[in-house]
Amino acid sequence: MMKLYYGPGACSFVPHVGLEAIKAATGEGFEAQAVKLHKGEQHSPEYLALNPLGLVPLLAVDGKPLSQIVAICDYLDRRYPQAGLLPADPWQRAQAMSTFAWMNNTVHPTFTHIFRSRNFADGEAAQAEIKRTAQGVFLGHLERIQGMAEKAAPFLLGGKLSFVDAYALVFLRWGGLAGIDPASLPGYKAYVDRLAAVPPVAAAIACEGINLETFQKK
Ligand SMILES: N[C@@H](CCC(=O)N[C@@H](CS)C(=O)NCC(=O)O)C(=O)O
Repeated sequence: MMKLYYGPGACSFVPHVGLEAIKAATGEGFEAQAVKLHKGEQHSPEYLALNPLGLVPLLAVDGKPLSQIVAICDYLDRRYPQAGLLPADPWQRAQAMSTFAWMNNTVHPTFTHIFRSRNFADGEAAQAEIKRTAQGVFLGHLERIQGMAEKAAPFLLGGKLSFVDAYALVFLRWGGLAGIDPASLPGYKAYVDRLAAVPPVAAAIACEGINLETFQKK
């Protein structure tokens, strides 16, 4: 039995989409357990017993915890290769992992500097500076993803939905929260709008109760 602990709209959306795709391809179900990050549920003793880092996602497999997006998704792909979430060919897989790793270790932490700038400096002025700098860096990352999205056929890795597509959707939503108007990235937005209608993606969106329109004009 697999149970995913996720925060609505958080990075845990990436394995969530994977689990929905596996369910569609194999019939293997999973339980989705929301963790209310804004209420600090990730710091509860029960949750910390599963993930001492106090972060989502966490995948419990027969009660045994596995953390870190890349590790969870690699496990899901190796266990359910028939879902085709990562390429089988070693070189193609390595290329996919290269993009996935960049998203996880570069794009994602850049957003963390915007959303949780207080984790990186004490004073308000320093936090504002970190946030401002990270917003520019994050926009650069989104522009790079837009370049990939404009070549998507129809997905970033070609014909099959992958974890990197789910990550790309998350980043555009987060961009809206960071004050980046998705209309300024039309190629990226068009790709995400298409992606949101793909059944496993639509199922994860519905389960998490999120919408794509996070940008608010000031
Ligand atoms: N490197 C981790 C990052 C996970 C992460 O940053 N999770 C965020 C949500 S996107 C979180 O749980 N934040 C809660 C907190 O910081 O208290 C992974 O790949 O799983």
